[in-house]
Amino acid sequence: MSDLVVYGSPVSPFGRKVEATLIEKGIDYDFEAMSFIEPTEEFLTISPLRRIPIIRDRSVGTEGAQGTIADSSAICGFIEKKHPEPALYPADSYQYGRALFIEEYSDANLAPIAGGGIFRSIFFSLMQGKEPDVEAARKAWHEKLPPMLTYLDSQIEGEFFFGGQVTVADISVTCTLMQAMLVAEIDLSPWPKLAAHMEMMRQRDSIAEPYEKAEQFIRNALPERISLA
Ligand SMILES: N[C@@H](CCC(=O)N[C@@H](CS)C(=O)NCC(=O)O)C(=O)O
Repeated sequence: MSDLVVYGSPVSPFGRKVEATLIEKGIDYDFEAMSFIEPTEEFLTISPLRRIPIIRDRSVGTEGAQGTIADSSAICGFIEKKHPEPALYPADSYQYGRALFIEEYSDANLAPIAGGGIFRSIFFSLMQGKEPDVEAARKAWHEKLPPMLTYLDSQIEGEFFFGGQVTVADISVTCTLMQAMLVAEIDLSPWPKLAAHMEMMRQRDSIAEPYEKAEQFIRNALPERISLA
């Protein structure tokens, strides 16, 4: 049994961000499915914001809220302190602050559109036995995402957001954009640096392995990605 257990779902981009962080660092972890849709007593105890993912450090506590942390950004910061190598945050103080900002930009700005606007409009409708809300997804893709993608494209320095090092910023943006790619055809070619970044990141085991689990789940309900053209 590992010290660390992640509670959540591979379908959550925030859960995959936490898994990617652990995989990049080569840390063993356990995974336990937990849903916010049918909340258990345990979920209500360990997730004050009623969200997934949550992590538990069993060396701190094995029951109740003791040993648990909710929120992917808090979790990734905790993992970095517990297992500093390889570092997933820039050493330079300014770059460190910038990496936190890109992470927050992705979690708070991009996720509601790529996840809420595209993924949920299509997949949650299907799960409720309704037709996918393709119009809402199209609006998100054509009207809301482009300025965000233009901003992110402008922030990439070379291979990664910050020089030669994969950081939490690369992981967050990739996991979030890939949420839209689970259900829709997403063409990033108007943003060439972001497109190249995505291609490079999705080859990494840390991104590919959790995404593969999400993909298996989604393809059962939605065999083909939807065109938003
Ligand atoms: N800021 C949180 C966001 C987590 C989040 O929104 N998770 C979604 C699943 S992807 C959730 O649990 N949503 C609960 C709901 O919609 O009620 C984090 O970074 O962990």
